[in-house]
Amino acid sequence: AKLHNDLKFALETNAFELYYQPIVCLEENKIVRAEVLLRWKHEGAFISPEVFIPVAESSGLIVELGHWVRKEAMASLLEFKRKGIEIGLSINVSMYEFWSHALQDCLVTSINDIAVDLTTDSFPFDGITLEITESLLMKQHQHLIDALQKLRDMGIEIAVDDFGTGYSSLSYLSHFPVDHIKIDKCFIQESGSSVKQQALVKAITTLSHALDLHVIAEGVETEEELQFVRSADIEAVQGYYFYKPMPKQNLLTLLE
Ligand code: G
Ligand code: G
Ligand code: NA
Repeated sequence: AKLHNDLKFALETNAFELYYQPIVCLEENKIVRAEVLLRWKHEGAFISPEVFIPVAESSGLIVELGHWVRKEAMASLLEFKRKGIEIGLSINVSMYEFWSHALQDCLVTSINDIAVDLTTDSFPFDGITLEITESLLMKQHQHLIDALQKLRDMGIEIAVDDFGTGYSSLSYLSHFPVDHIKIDKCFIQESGSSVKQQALVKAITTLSHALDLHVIAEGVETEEELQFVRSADIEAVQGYYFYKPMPKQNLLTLLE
């Protein structure tokens, strides 16, 4: 309860900050996107979103928090574009925001409202990727599929995060309007010691490509892991080997 009140207060006082972790396209050796990661400095120390996002979800505050994240991230996207910097942003969406039909429309509305507030020109929606977790796809509701399709019709891309940790299969994926899958870092980290894990990652990648999905490897930290990822034909990498999450100013310096 205390954490919930602190979260509410943090929203009101703008105590959150966004960090950005570059995603590198291996073929072009270029930063193509950055994942937007929420940071909260609470009583002098950063608290992990893994701790406070579940609190925000169970209290319903996630809708407001999600809107705040999208507002900040979309403002940054516009700023980058106006500076002539070509980069997309990958924004996490809690599955709680997809749960009811009303909330799904609310997500489309949230994004549209922010765009209208930010600019009178057309907003570059094609610079946005929304990351949803695999577990969301467990419920194959038609209205979830419709909501994802609505977002894609706007030009927004959809990525399935933490792929491989849940129960969905690639055959499920063929029913969903998605563009990217992000292979969870546990697979990459175990690839060094397990030939079976390597085979699994390669199979996931091959099947994803057959379904026209782009593949991103998460959590690449070492040269060996990078070499493996290349050998598996994965096209993009997010990991400490290249970059850690950083404040916006650092990303700007990096890109300019
Ligand atoms: O960056 P870090 O390792 O602390 O992130 C931990 C988890 O929190 C990740 O799984 C990430 O997807 C999630 N997360 C980070 N930022 C956001 C956000 O803005 N919204 C939601 N829903 N989850 C986030
Ligand atoms: O679940 P999601 O994909 O959103 O997770 C993003 C989280 O993963 C971020 O909190 C980020 O800090 C973390 N992360 C990104 N790259 C690496 C990495 O190379 N190693 C480890 N251990 N964590 C990473
Ligand atoms: Na994510």
